[in-house]
Amino acid sequence: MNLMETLIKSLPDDVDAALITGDFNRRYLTGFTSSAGTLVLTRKRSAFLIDSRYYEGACKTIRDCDVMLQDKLYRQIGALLEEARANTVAVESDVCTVKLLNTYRKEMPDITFLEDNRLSEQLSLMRRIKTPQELAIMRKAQEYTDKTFAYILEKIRPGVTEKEIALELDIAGRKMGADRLAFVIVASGENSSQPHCTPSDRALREGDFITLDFGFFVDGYCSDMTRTIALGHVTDKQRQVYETVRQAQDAAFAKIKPGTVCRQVDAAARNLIDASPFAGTFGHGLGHSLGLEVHEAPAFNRTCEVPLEPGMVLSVEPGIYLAGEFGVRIEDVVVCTPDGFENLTKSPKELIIL
Ligand SMILES: [Mn+2]
Repeated sequence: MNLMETLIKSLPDDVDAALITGDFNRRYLTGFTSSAGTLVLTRKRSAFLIDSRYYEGACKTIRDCDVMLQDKLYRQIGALLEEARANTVAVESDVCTVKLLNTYRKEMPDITFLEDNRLSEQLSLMRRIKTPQELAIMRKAQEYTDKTFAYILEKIRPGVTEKEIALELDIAGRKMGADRLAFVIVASGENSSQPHCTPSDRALREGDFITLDFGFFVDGYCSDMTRTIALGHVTDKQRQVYETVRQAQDAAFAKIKPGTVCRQVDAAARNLIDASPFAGTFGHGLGHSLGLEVHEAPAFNRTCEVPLEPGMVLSVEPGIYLAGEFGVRIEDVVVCTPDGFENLTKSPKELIIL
């Protein structure tokens, strides 16, 4: 059974069909990357309606699904629904806009479009367990971040700006073979106390902590890693903060295995930081799932009740942020395995002082 059949079979019996327009969901189900297209899933047939820009590529790539050249879109969707005697149709509640839903209703007045349905939830449930093929791609994507990190260490010296380092990271990763940068944060000195600081013209100085948080897309899947390194020298306080973050990450790792509820992993890291002199300085969640998107479900945070299962891929990224001073974050990406986890991020975590 292919992913499209698995999805439609997982929906309640009163759902006759589903319309998929979300870029990442479409990519997940068809394996084909496009910025447009409607996937029409009925209980009899899967069809992908796509315009001429992508048609040839879609025909070459997509299996187990009829690829049809988009012409009069709503008439074509209507005909497919009629052919399958589908009256009740699910749309992605977290992707389909009110405007699109209103258009469906206007163009196909005999069909009931369900706003409240399990389609988005089922897609999320499927996407969170990575297949061996997906994991192979994600391992490769994570390798590019490791290699790029090793390379960028040679470029970090006083006087270079955050923006220049961000550009070097982008170029280096793509030269190594990554498709494109997913995102990049370079936060130095006092900027490093802002977890998602945008790279600026600030020049690096001796005594800075520099947080590098970046990822690349490879074959549609992304990587993500963070390291905080020092330039020239560090104070005792900087070293203490750094080691506390490392210990918090280790405390989280000790909990990661099938069955552990996500919020318990977050709590392990958070409790360690809150028992240190830096209590209350870890504001964000411990981590997030990733795959086709940089942020997916489930997440390591204070409230997530999802138990870990083999095949889930999440980041583990505790941090301590001292406003006006500096911050430290260390992030690895792990995959949950039957007996624990595998760390996909191999870069060293001992404090590096350049
Ligand atoms: Mn992350």
